[in-house]
Formats: sequence, structure tokens, C-alpha cells
Amino acid sequence: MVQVAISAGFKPEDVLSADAFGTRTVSYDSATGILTITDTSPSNTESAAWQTVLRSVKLNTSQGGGKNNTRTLKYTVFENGRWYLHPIDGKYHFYDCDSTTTTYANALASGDNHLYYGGEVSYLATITDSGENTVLKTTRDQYGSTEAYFSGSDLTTEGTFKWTSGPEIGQTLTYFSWQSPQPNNSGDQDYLYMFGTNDSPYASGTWNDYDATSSFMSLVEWTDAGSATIVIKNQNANAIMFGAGF
Ligand SMILES: [Ca+2]
Ligand SMILES: [Ca+2]
Ligand SMILES: [Ca+2]
Repeated sequence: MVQVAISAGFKPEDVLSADAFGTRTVSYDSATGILTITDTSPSNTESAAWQTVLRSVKLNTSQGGGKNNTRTLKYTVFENGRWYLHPIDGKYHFYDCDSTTTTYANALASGDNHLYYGGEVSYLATITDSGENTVLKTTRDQYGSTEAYFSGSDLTTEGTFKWTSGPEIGQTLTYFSWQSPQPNNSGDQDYLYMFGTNDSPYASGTWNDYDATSSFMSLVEWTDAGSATIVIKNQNANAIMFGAGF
């Protein structure tokens, strides 16, 4: 669920709206000034659809001569589906899965090349606690039953895994979700993937160290994608589109 509200400069004549799209419905509470966008089918939480709705957000105001005032608009995303309030940095992180199967090197490169979300750039996902691992498992399950690469490698020092992307790049991993007997470095395995639902008896969502040349899906992450503030100043029009940043 995403809520949009005028956090500063609100006038009683102000009305926020957005265009419903796909499984996303829109409602506006004139008493609180909060626009709420809800995904009625959370299994369809693909990022492009959220982007379509957020780009359609508009402010209409019937305020008279005083309409040339500043409004501050706050977008807030709530924990739901692929959104996760990360306890480490207190920011909302967003996740997606690139279903194109490719090598680790390509996954690492393309992980930095996905859609901007609230102005943020994506990266090959880092998994730093069990909550984040669960969200990524859920996300991956929506794209298929197979394995998916994520950040992390022990190429430099065997047995010491470090993040290869994102804000944690270069840091040593402290959280693990290994599937016993992994990591086993069988034949020299230095990269990480998450087991899928088709890997029984290995548990879906657990990890394996593996080679870099096999082709798998990849998990993608955005940091602080869930909160964006936009300031609108001295607008002359009665209707203002301001979702273009998404
Ligand atoms: Ca992360
Ligand atoms: Ca290794
Ligand atoms: Ca292994």
C-alpha cells in the first residue's frame, strides 16, 4: 500500500487523485487529505504497475487567489508484499526479481541497471537479516520455482563472503541462510544463489555457494524507495501532475 499526502501547505480545497491501474485501486480521504493506493492482488506487485499509478498522481485545487502556495507532498510505502522496513537503516527497501536467466557477472551488472524507484537506483540484492530473506523468497516465488542469484562472494578469501553490490559493498556477511551442508565450495564455488521451490529436499529460500557461469534469475533491491518528498512551489494551474519522478 502506498499513501500520498500533502505534509505541508495543505488547503481545504486541495484534492489528490490518481488513476487506478490493473489491480491497484485508489481512494482519497478528504478529511485527512490522504490518498491511498492499494494493490488488491499482491501477487501482482510488479514495479512497472506501481510506477504507472504513482506517475498519475495529481493535485487539484479550487482555492482562489491564494493557490500560488507551496505544497510538500510525501509518498510513503507500507510493509506489504515486496516492501520491507529494514530495521538496520529504518528505510523501506523494495525488491524485484529479474526472471531473465543469466550468469553472475551479467546479473551483477544488470542489477545496477533497473528502473529508478522514487529516484533510487537498483542493485543486485543484499540479504542482511531473516526478514529481508523472507521478502526476497516471496518475491522470487512469484517469478518461478528456480534458483536466483543475489549479491555476495568469497572469491577474494575462501570462506569469507563479502557483499558485491549495494550500500553494503565490500562488507563481510553477518547473516546467513545456508542449506546444510552449504557452503561446500564444491569444485571452487564463490557466488551465492537462493534455492527455489523446485530444489527439494533443499528448502526454498535457503542459500548455496555456486559457480558464476551457470544461468539463473537474479534478485534486485532498491534502498529507501518507499519514501519520497516533492515540493511544489508557486504553481498557477489548478491541476498539477507531480508523479513524473517515479
Ligand atoms: Ca539489502
Ligand atoms: Ca568459495
Ligand atoms: Ca555449494
